[in-house]
Amino acid sequence: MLFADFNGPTQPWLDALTPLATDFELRVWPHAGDHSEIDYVIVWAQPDGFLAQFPNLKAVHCTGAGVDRLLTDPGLPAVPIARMVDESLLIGMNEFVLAQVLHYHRAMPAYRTAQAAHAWAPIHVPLARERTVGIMGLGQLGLGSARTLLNAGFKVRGWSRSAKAIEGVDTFGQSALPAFLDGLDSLVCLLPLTAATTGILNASLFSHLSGASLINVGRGAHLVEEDLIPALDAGYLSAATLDVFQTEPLPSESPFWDDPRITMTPHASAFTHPGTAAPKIAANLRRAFAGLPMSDLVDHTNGY
Ligand code: NDP
Ligand code: OXD
Repeated sequence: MLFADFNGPTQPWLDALTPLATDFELRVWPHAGDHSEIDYVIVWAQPDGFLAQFPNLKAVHCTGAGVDRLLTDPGLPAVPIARMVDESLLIGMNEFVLAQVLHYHRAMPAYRTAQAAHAWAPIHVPLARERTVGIMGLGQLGLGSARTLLNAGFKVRGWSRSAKAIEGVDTFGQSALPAFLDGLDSLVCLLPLTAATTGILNASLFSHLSGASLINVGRGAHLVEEDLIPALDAGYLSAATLDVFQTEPLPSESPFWDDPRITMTPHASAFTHPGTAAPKIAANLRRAFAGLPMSDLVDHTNGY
């Protein structure tokens, strides 16, 4: 079994995985040894072609939830891929989305501006139950955020590929995107990056909004970056929180760095914690050793 995380740090993963390596030998990239002996790889942020160098690969486990980088690798071997479904990612994302929605709901950007002007200017905001938050993607993380926002009192809408019935959430199917967007106060993107969702946050979509805040925690390529500032200028959007970018790290010449309407975090909204994730990965790979289908398998046709 080879562990290869190209985004580090590796040591917390080794601390968590080593005690679990009772029925497999754990090797750590770049010390892979004989490549023909590698049958399973645990991986994140690998360069294209990385997996193609292991001729006897049987399965791959990704340590992240999003597998877009794996699926677009032109040399990807035809083996099962499991993705990360883990409480640490879920809790982190729930916290981050709630924090950002509350930040805009409670008018914190306006208070920051008032403070800079030494102005004492109370703002009477509506109650959370008078605000509507829309979540694009109702999978593991979108559903978690929906429930967290419902608990905080917000009205919640969700948009997904397949129809869903979720208590307390107004759900919309793919063809109902304009109805889903109409009247939103905040729009959260928690979609996977696929051919169908690339560039989905674009000028046409923004034109259905009137002053909503955008929170993109999916992938940078969901957003047509050149459409963001015009949508803010036009008032379709009031503000944006961006955790993910087309190019990461974000190049220093990006206008996003200096735009006070944009809050940025460096792909840090939710992390996989090795302490909770390593036992899940080991148990899932043991299913593969036993000839059973792994859980949380990626559907290559759907692309997530
Ligand atoms: P899931 O696969 O569990 O959920 C994906 C959701 O998106 C599903 O509800 C799915 O619909 C919906 N969906 C997919 N394609 C479409 C489409 N074309 N139109 C409408 N809805 C669609 O993924 P997770 O919730 O686990 O993760 C979502 C994404 O979050 C990841 O792929 C990753 O990109 C991102 N992420 C970002 C992190 C960060 O640090 N910024 C951390 C972790 C994840 P259906 O239910 O019908 O299948
Ligand atoms: C993920 C991520 O997909 O951290 O897990 O982006």
